[in-house]
Amino acid sequence: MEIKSFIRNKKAILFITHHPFANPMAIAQVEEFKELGRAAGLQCEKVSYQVLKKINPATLIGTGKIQKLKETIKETQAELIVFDRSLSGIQSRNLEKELEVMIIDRNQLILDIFSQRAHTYAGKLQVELARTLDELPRMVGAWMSSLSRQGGGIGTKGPGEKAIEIDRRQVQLRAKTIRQKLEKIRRVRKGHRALRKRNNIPSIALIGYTNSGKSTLLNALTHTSAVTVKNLPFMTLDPTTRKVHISNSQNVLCTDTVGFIQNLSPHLIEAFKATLEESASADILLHVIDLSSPLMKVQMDTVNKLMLEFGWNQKPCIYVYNKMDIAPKEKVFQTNSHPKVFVSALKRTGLDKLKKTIGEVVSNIQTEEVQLYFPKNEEDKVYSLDRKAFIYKKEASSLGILCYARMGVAQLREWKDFIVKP
Ligand SMILES: Nc1nc2c(ncn2[C@@H]2O[C@H](COP(=O)(O)OP(=O)(O)OP(=O)(O)O)[C@@H](O)[C@H]2O)c(=O)[nH]1
Ligand SMILES: [Mg+2]
Repeated sequence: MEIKSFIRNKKAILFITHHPFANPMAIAQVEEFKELGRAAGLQCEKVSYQVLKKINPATLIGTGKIQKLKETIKETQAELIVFDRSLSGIQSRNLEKELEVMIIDRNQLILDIFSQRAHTYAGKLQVELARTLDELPRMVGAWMSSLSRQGGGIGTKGPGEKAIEIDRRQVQLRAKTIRQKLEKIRRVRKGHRALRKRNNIPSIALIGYTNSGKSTLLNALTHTSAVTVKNLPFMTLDPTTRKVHISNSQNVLCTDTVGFIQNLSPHLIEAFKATLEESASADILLHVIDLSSPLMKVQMDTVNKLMLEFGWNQKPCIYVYNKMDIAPKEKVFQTNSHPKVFVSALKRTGLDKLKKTIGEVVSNIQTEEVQLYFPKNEEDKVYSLDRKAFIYKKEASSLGILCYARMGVAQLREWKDFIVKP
């Protein structure tokens, strides 16, 4: 299956709908958009700015700006304009007609990057589904605009409408077929994960904003260069899982996968369910954060919001503040998530502390059910046990107390003198 990029190597104008006011956040937002253009392989000829005071429903921007854009297109020979926000089907069609170049929005730009990065069968299917889902509402838009041009309205069927309806049905059918294929893949992957669980190796997923250094960290933890690293957003798409030794007695399976970005379209999220499930099934999450980015807070909030949306917020999570080597020192004081570790995946520093923290969290989740007996003279220890383990039943006798508890590896070691054979 071949997935084509529609925009690679095209001469493009990036259209930004706000001004890069002299504040580091706004500048960084613009930079992020330019980086997306770079990741898609665009030849960026010009960046055009306009603060949108009023939104024109038909074309998003006003007629004055359209005229100016016509001149810029002539000047730069641009073949494409990319808008930094969503465009409706009607808006992009009208703009295409007026400006006579290809018009895409931020979602389509991201989709195109994904199409260039998808190498596995599952990855390609997911991109295909995301594209198809993105196409559907645009077709409705096209239909509506064709109706209004023909002066038709509700109840009057103009010529061309039937054809669009057929197109639409075909697209819906395509989405259905891809979904069925993806469902098969998800079932197989589920089976693999169940097998791993039976082997009792804890699993960890690297999650985080795109370009935060997830793949670099996986390479550092495995002493390999298993995953390609580049200073570009969405370098990684398909998941890679590797075994990581965190101590002499403990291995974990670590999965690196696609990163997140602000305003990810729901279609993309829906299409990438199979990939996201790899992280969803992990026992522990490692939220990798770029400590050096001026957008660190926005990036963390974006990831935290998605975690909440996916229901991952209940999972044990370690916050890994990366790029320590280039982050301003005072940034360390702006971190308040726990448990947290500071690393440089590139320089491979802080990794021992990270492995130790992973080990601690693993021992907390590897719980076992045990019975502990406390003779009368040591009954006060039950209070301290209560704070460290989950006691789900107590039975008192005249000589002591029997506790039924669930505890992690570290606690099992600590309380071994009181554990009784069932
Ligand atoms: N200075 C510095 N750069 C780093 C560090 N970790 C990663 N990088 C750089 O950050 C860029 C992105 O790294 P990746 O590991 O590809 O990031 P990622 O999170 O996997 O990104 P995507 O797969 O694109 O979402 C690369 O240029 C890395 O060399 C670090 O600790 N310090
Ligand atoms: Mg990566």
